[in-house]
Amino acid sequence: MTSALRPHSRHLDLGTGVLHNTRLLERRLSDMSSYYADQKAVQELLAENPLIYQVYDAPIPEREGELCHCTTVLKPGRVGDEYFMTKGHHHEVDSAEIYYILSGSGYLVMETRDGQASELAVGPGSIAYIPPGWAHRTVNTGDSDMVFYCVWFGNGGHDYASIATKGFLRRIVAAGGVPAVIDRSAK
Ligand code: M6P
Ligand code: ZN
Repeated sequence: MTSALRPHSRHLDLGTGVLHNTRLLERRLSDMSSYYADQKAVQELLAENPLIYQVYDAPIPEREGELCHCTTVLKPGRVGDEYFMTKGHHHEVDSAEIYYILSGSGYLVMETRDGQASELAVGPGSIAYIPPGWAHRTVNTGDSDMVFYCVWFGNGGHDYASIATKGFLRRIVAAGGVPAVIDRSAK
């Protein structure tokens, strides 16, 4: 099967994470207010409605054989004691993904539908492998932008529904000023 695309390249600005000639998607607190545990803190912060992350998504056809890719710029900050994070998702078709962390530090929070969980500390130079069947979310526990480049299968798709309703099994929060991994139900 020949792609409709011609061979091409695009420029990644290593300093800012901007991937040129892509679609920019922005997520503010109002786009994901139910994802954070501390709803009182959400209500207080909604007045300023901070930018949580930006995705520079290369316009690749979402079909088998292609490789979708993007950069994400995840801002530093917290909602209550919970660090800024991406929504997180499963892939519609169980398939792997590679994350390459360019700058900043934090966690890749992952879990399977049958209850296995993993919290991977990552920083500049980390290349993380997300196996098929593991939902994934990124959490910025540092005080600067966390920038990472991702590659996934064109037919993988994004399934947000289960995470949107139940959340992940574990959350990453600041405890005494340092990141801690706690159970979803913990206060
Ligand atoms: C990574 C990739 C993208 C994803 C983005 C934001 O860059 O996994 O596919 O869109 O993070 O995460 P989410 O889609 O969960 O909001
Ligand atoms: Zn993914």
